[in-house]
Amino acid sequence: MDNRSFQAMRTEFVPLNGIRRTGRRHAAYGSFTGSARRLLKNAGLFFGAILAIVSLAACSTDNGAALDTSVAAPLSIPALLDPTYDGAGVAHYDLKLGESRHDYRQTALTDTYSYNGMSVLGPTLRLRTGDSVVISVTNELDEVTTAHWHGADVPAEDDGGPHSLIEPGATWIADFEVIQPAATLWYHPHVHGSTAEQVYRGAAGLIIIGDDNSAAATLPSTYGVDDIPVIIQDREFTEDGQLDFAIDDDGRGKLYSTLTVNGTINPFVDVPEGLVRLRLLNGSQARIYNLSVEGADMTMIASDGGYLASPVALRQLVLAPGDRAEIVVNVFMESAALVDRSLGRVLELRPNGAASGTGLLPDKLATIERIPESEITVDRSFDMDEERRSRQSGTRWTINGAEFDMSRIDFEVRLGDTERWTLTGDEGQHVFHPHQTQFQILSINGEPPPPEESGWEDSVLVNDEREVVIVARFNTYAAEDTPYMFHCHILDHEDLGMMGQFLIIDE
Ligand SMILES: [Cu+2]
Repeated sequence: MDNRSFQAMRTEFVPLNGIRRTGRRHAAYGSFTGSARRLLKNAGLFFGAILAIVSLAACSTDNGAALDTSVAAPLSIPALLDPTYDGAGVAHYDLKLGESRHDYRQTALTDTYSYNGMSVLGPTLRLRTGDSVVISVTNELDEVTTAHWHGADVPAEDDGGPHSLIEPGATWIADFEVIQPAATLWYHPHVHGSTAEQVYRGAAGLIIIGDDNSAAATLPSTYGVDDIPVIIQDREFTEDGQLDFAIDDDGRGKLYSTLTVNGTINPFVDVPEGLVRLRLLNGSQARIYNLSVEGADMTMIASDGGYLASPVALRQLVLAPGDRAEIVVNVFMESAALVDRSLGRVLELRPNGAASGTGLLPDKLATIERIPESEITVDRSFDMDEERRSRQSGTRWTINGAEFDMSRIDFEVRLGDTERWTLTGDEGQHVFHPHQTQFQILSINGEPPPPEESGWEDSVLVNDEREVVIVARFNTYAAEDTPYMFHCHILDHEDLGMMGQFLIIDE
């Protein structure tokens, strides 16, 4: 929509609430819309639609005045990227990471990173279990990057860790089979020292794996309609509307004050009445969210690695950086909202009067065979620690006392082994994330995990009051030349050295 039709729409509205426009256009726009919305609440969908169009129309500004982000805006839904199948049945995907600009409703358009020409973030990759996939990733940035498939069980050379650098202008090909069940994963760069900044600028996207089980399940599954991607990230903006980035090298990682979901500040999404699925990803640098749903019940159906055995009713959900959770919310008549304990509203769900295709959740979602402890052949322990030293030498971010060294292999796993790892940390918050494997939690502080942490996981919160014991099988790929990473997913900590690497040896 051009400026003229935007103005025309404003003119239509002004008599309805009698607000006189003063000051700069966008400052006025905010209060105007807020009042207009209250006034027009009962005026039907027609005006609602016009308001939505006005919000979109206002997005084309770059003239130095911030829009009022206290007015809710329609949630941006990342495009879907479905594969192109070649004659041999191989699924092909193309990703191009480049610079872009996004409208965060700040004083100017914000410089961002994005994939495939989106204004921020990347398209949602839809993968199918059993497919052979080829993903080509082209780096159109001026800096080196990588593409890591977080949570995916793939060969080490296709994993996109810090060893798989993509130089500016170069294309890197990942080539693997999808050997894991339905799940919500994600992709992001993994360059040692600049992972936090590249993700912060917008280089991240969802991966949705589907299989026969997910296709048959009676769950909301229409993407963007009743199956909503929810990428939660915090941001800070400078006065000129640009992203303010920092690494916190002396604490819990950098926390920013403004919540965004899929790049939208203060978002709402229109949803049908009935069950609505939210695919939550904490794509933040360091912030841990404590989520609940107001105005409706929340039921968790999937953790990092896929479906839980059965739906789990929850009041609160802790989502640490890197974590995913799929929840189902029963929206009926009234708006409901996903809220965070610290930052407040994350996403408003507004019923649009249509009926959702799904009314009742199934009792059973998946068969999760517990890995028997009798299968364990190796024990290891990992202690994540911030070591404060003198002011001159700064802080060391370590696992088992060692900072990351790209030339050092920390340990070797034998292909076929099942290992039990004990994870401990200092008084700070850490998120242990090993590549390649989905693990199960055996215990938290010696107790069995609650049902919501009894499925497949690839990231887990650890601190001095939360000792976690996990079990993992390493029976899919050997990695004798290229290591897999394990690290803290607080991205400040990771970039500062809280990372190590392991090989998987086929003996
Ligand atoms: Cu950490």
